[in-house]
Amino acid sequence: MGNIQLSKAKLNSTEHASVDKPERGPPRDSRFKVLRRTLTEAPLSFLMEAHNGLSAKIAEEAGFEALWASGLTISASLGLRDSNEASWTQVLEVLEYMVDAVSVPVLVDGDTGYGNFNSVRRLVRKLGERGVAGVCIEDKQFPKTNSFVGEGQPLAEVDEFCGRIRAAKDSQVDDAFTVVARTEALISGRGISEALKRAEAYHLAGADAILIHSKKSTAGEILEFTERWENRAPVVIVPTMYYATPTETYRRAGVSAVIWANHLLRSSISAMRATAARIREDEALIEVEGRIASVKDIFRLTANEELLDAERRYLPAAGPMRAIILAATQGEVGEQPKCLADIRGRSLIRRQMESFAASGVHQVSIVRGYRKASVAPIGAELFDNDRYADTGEVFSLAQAQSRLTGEVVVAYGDILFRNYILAGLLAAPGEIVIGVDCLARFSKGDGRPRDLVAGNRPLAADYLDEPAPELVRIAADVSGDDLAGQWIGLARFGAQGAQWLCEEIDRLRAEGLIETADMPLLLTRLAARHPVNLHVFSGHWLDVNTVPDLAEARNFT
Ligand code: SPV
Ligand code: MG
Repeated sequence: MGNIQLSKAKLNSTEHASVDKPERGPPRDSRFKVLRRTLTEAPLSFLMEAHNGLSAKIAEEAGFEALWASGLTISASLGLRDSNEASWTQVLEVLEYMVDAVSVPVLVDGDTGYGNFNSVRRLVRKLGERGVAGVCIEDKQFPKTNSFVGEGQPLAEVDEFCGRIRAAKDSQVDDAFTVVARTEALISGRGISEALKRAEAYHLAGADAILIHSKKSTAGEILEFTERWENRAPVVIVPTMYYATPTETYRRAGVSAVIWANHLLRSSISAMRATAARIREDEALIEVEGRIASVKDIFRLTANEELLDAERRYLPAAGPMRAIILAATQGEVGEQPKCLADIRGRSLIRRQMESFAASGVHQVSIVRGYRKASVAPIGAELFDNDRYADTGEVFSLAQAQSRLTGEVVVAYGDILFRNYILAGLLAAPGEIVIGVDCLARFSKGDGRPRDLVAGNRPLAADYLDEPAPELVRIAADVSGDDLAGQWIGLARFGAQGAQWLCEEIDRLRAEGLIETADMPLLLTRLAARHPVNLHVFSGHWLDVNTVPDLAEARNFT
């Protein structure tokens, strides 16, 4: 694309604050660089209109690499005309919501720059400071009129407008900030030659790209412009009126970027009108529910889950955390239930309850089964799995399903662990977190099947600093890079996680699997639907299933 490739050299800018979540993944380019590339390099790219944080998010989720903060639609969404009725600082406020809501770059429609070179200077500085990656200014006079209103709109003098462009470039706070110069020569009926003359002057003044606008219903004058322009600088177009032109035509014409300038606002107007009319008519909601976005969808779009996570990290524990201990099986440690095995004067289950109490978990529910009458530690709420001999762990857990609300830890009844493991599990981020011993990667075990954990990426060697992988599955046959460690039989669920847990138990029940399912299966199925985080540590726990285990446990304490 001729000169367009040359403009890549301009991208050697200082790195601006990355938009990435800093803790994850390799560093990506700043929004400034991404927008510059989007607007100035092949292949043809597309900017979607957005007018607030929510529409910005929706456009980003649809896959658009950059957004057009339209003057028309931001004004209209505020109930105002596209005539600079909203002040530029009011527009700036809207832009801030948009930038905060997404990680793709925003090109703002800066109209005329809200005045002369001096207002442009301040505008561009403030845009950059708030993370808006570029501005488009048009060669009209303040206050502007929308391009599709009236005929023969007066244009700015070329020299004066070039001063606005130079002022913009001199004021950018990031080298990769993009200034698009828009000529309204065709809109005002001045013809192609005037458009070319202006585009050339704006290019020489330092504009990074030229936006050529047309209100014709076909792309004829745009294509004549691009042909005669010969890609002296990247070209951006807004095919609102010549919407029927195939996009391939723009590719062939060497256009750099297409702006779909107002289509999210227009579609929302149609949808809102239909819903308002229906509800008004019916005086009821039954006809619209199911056809409109769910309230849950609103929560997702506004990242409510992140807030729940943050609340858990920053607020004092709301409501008591509960532990559910699965202690229904007999094990091989003698005639008594294995949870009652004596470890230096205190039963295994009593030691577990002490560990929970040390981490502030005082509400303990125990699901008992084998010789249940003997399992009745003071201070615990008791549930029974009377079918312990022919059912699995999930069936036991399901007996205490009424307690799977709010924050809850599910624990196997036959494990001993150092208190810091539980404390770490309780503090780890995520709605579902499982305790994983990474030492299992280096040991072959003792031949007994183990609950081995496969992560979604290899566990980094310096796993203390790296975010841990997420769970893919728990099974006995995990090996190689997938193997993150061994699940020790401890899992924490946040309020949302506990709800997901209940939903999965219900699904197992509906599928007729509730009696046979074990915890690894349950967690693996959960991981297919929701993030299940690994809390990784090394050693300092053991499970007690056999007499030799018992001896080891006595040494452990
Ligand atoms: C806008 O979206 O505000 C534009 C494009 O400037 S247009 O409405 O076509 O002028
Ligand atoms: Mg506009």
